[in-house]
Order: sequence, then C-alpha cells, then structure tokens
Amino acid sequence: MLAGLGVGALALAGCADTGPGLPSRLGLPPAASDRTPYTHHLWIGAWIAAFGVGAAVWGMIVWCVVRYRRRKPGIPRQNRYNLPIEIFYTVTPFILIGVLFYFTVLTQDKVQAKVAHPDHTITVVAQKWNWSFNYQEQNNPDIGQAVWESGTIEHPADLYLPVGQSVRFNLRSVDVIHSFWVPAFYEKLDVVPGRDNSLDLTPTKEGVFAGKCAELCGTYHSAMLFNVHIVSQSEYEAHLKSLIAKGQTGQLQTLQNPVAVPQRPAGQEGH
Ligand SMILES: [Cu+2]
Repeated sequence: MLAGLGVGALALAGCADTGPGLPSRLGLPPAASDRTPYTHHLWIGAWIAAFGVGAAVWGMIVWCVVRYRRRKPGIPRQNRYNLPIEIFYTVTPFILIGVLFYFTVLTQDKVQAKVAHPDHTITVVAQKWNWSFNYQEQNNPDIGQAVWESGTIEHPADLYLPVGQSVRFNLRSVDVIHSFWVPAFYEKLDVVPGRDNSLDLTPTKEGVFAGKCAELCGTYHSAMLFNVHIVSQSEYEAHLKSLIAKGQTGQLQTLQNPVAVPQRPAGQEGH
C-alpha cells in the first residue's frame, strides 16, 4: 500500500510546475527553491493517504448500509461489544499517524539540511513590524562589505537573491517571536529572540515573490510583509551597489539603530 502511495505521489508530482500547475500542486504556490520538491511530495502523499482512508471509510459505510439493510420486521441482533473491531479502530489511527510522522521527519531532514559552504549569508532581522536584511558580502570581491536594507510598515523591505546560488538566512529577532515565511519556498521558520535559527536554500526561479511574517506578533503583524526578488547575479550585485551608494553598509545594530525601527503609520500612535 505504501509503495502504491509513493508511486502515486511521484506520478502526480512529476507533472507539477508545468503550465498553471494548480491541480497537480493541490493548492501549493509555484515553487522557487531547491527544497520545494520534498515538501511537495509530502503534501501530495498526505492527500493520497487521506483519500485512501476516506475511500475505506466510505466503502465500509456503504457496505454496512447495503449488507445490514432492514429485510424483515423486528429489531436485529444487538451486540454490546466487538473486540476485534475495537482493537482495529484503536490501532489503525496510531499506524496512520506513525506513517505520516515518519515521512514528515524524512522530509524535514531534507528541507532543513545545511549547505557546507553557502554562497551567500544574509542576516534577517525581524522586529515589530517589518524586516531588515543584512547581506554579509565581506568575502565577495565585487562588494567586499556587509550591506543592509530595512523595511517599515509603509515601505516593506525588498530581499534580493541571486538565482541558482545557495543562501543561508540567519534569523534574528529583537523583540517577540516572528516567523520568516516565503510561501514559494514551501517552508518557514520561527524567528525567536535569543535563539539563532538558520535556514539554507537555493532559489531556483527568477521573479518577484511574496514574503510575510507567519507568527501573530502584535498590532501590525498583518503589515509585516516583504518582497523577494530572485534575480541574476549581475542584478543582485547592482542592487547591493545601489544600497552601498545610499550608505547602507556595515552591520545593523538592531534596536539600537533607529534606522532599523519601523515607524507606525501616522495617526496610529497611542496603542
Ligand atoms: Cu512578525
């Protein structure tokens, strides 16, 4: 049965990301990182397993309705218990959960695998209520320093990534728990104060993608948006140079740096 699920998942996943692709992705957005196939397979496999369980339940319901339909007057034989069936419906959910857990752990290990030497390292600073991105390009001969960009509620931050190159995001929060989420990457990770979380991936598709905070973090949580621009190497470096031209170099000093503190919209003070 599991082999059947796997084959079905591969067959469905094989036709993903060609054309509109929505039916084959079952609601997932278009994928933009090298880590997405693992999550995609898990998602499709979970749907196939759910439909398998659904079909078994619907089948048993229909079978009971037909097999035990009323054929003669009077009350049918009454059972107080049926031990085999009770054992079956107690043990089966544990098996289902165990299988889902097993494949989830396998997928998580692949999605969260670390790259030995990422091509780029970016410190992501989350705070109420936007994002700052600190590109650690000290070893890049064309840039040679750290460069930053900071968003506010009114002007959400833009994150630039070079296509086909591995990136490590070091996630830092200066206030409460946020969550770094780019739906097109099929993964998100909490940004926890005092805890160094990191996330490695390689963007695979050029374009502009939405990013957001996925952890309710306060009044303007819903405004905690950013844009991800996956671009060519030359466009990436041109963007960093435009930030250098604005003087946005060095390490962000998080809360101590007034530049990094997003402003509240006018007229919203006093909360
Ligand atoms: Cu947040």
